[in-house]
Order: sequence, then C-alpha cells, then structure tokens
Amino acid sequence: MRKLTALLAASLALACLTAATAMAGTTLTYANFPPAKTFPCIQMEHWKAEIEKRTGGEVSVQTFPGGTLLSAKNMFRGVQTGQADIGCISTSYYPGVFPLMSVVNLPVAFTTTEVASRVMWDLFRKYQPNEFADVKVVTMFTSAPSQIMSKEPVKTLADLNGMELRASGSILQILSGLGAQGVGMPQSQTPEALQKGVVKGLVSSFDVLKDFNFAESCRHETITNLPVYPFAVIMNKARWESLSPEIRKAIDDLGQEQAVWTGKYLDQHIQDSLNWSKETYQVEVHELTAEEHARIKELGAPLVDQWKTEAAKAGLDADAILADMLALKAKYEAQ
Ligand code: DTR
Repeated sequence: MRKLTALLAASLALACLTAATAMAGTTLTYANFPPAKTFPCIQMEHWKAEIEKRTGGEVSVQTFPGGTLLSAKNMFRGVQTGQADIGCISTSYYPGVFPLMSVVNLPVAFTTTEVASRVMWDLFRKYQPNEFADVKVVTMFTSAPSQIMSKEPVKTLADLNGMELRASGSILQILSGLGAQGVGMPQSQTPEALQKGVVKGLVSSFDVLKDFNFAESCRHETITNLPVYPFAVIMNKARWESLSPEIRKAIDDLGQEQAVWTGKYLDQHIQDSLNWSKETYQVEVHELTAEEHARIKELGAPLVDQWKTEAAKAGLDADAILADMLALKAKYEAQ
C-alpha cells in the first residue's frame, strides 16, 4: 500500500512537472556574431519564426545578434559549455578544427550559395563528421563566392601587390600567392580594421557591401569568384537531449530546408546589394581577364592537396569526400 502511495505521488509530481514545463514552454537562446542585418542573422530570424510556428508556440527562441552573447571566436566553445543553447559559427574562423567540412572552403568554383549550401548539408548528413561530435548540428549553409572589395581599384592582379585585405580560411593563402597581404579576422572585426586603415579592403561576398555599408569605403569591386565560406548552426548537446521528441523532430525536419532557404535568400540578396551599391555609391565593378582567372585557379590547386593531407591526418577518406562533394555539386548544378 505504502509503495502504491509513493508511486502515485511520484506520478503526480511528474505530471505536475510536465504540465508546468509545457505551460512555461521552452526558451532557446541563439547567439550570432555579425550584426542583425547580415545574412547569418536573417537566416536565424527565419529559423526562429519557423520553429516557433511549427511547435505551436511551445518553443520560443531568443536571438542575440552582433556578438551580444558570444563573439565569433568564442562561439564554438560557448555553445559546448552552454553559454548559449544555439550558436552560428563560420568554420573558416577555426583553422584545423573542422578537417572534413573545410572541404567546402576549397576553390572548386561554386557559383551559387544554394548549390554550395545543399552540397554542404548533404556531405554533413552522409559523413556525420566527428568534429561535430560534441554538439548537435541544426543546419549548415555557406556564404556566396568571394570577391575583392577595396578602397583603391584592383583592375588587374598586379594592383594587388602588397595590398592588405581582410579574409579568412583558404582565401588567405590564395591572396598571398597573388602578392596581396591577407589579414585573417572574423567579419565582425572588419569595420574597425577598415576604418583604422589596418586593411585596405576585404575578400567576402557582395552582401556585405550593403549590410555593413562597406560600399561607402570600398568603391571598387573586383570579380574573383574565390571560395565560399562554410557556416554551421550548432546546439549544446545536453540541451538538445533535454528537448521532447516532438521539438527535436521539428528541428530536424527544418535542417535541410533552412540550408536551402538561406542559399536562395543570399543569392538574391547579392544582386540587390550590388545594385544598391551602384546606385548609392556609384561603385565600380572590375572584371579580370581569362588569363588572370586561370592564374587564380592555378594558385588554388595546391590547397586541394593540402586539404587532402590534413584530412588524411585526421583519419578521413579524403578522396571519397572530395569526389562526393564534386558529384553533389554537379548534381545540383544540373537541376
Ligand atoms: N565571406 C565570409 C562569410 C560572410 C559573408 N557575408 C557575411 C556577413 C556576416 C558574417 C560573415 C559573412 C566572411 O567574410 O567571413
């Protein structure tokens, strides 16, 4: 009898707790490093709205753009330790930490963000890389192909000689091959570096001309089609495991859709941003010759071998991963 009473009391307590949790709902904090207007934050707000809708308001997401909760470089650790439930990282800001997914940062001439983002997500799903073992991956996407934005014109590659340009990841090495001086830093530090003259321009996708108003100081844009930067949205593992199966399903169902949505948004926004920059600041767009594009390609080639060596050191089947990436790229480009 006493056992039964205890059991009843325990079930009652559990029922009350469950009801209280349901009433209180679940709040998830989501940290991001760049300002609210930029595409990593636009996609964050889209994800928030979708998850709140799909869970019927049971989940509410509290977003923290602009590094207000975690900065670019603290993001990975901050999510692992639970300072934020969710965080958005640019894997290129963590050299050597993501041996598999950094394949997406290689110079393989992605032409759209949508294709690159689809490829990245599929690769992640297929390989479930160990580098993300300590966190739950919510979605992935990339930036658009990278171009040069500078104060002084870069009309030919020779104009790059000695020019300090902010970049990250594989692009730094290509820049040094071109005679420029790459300065590695997260995007969120670029406005100050440009303003102080530490750098004379940057290498990124054209969305930043409008979203950071870089068009005002960088009136010259040179089409280089350098690599895309990979991004991952990650969640604290224990927090993930504490969520109900229904909430987890809503999050999982959104993974690929979110990657595609972000890709489409950015592809369109690149065009809008460039048009806006031409109208507002009369920026000039410079095209390089076919020979100069070939030179850029040549400088990128050793990066593939370097990536393979690093990936093999991390115990990965580099050839298979690379072949899969190229096959996925071809498949989505054909669609
Ligand atoms: N090009 C990468 C990624 C990137 C492109 N646009 C934005 C906006 C905000 C943050 C990052 C990015 C980079 O420059 O870091």
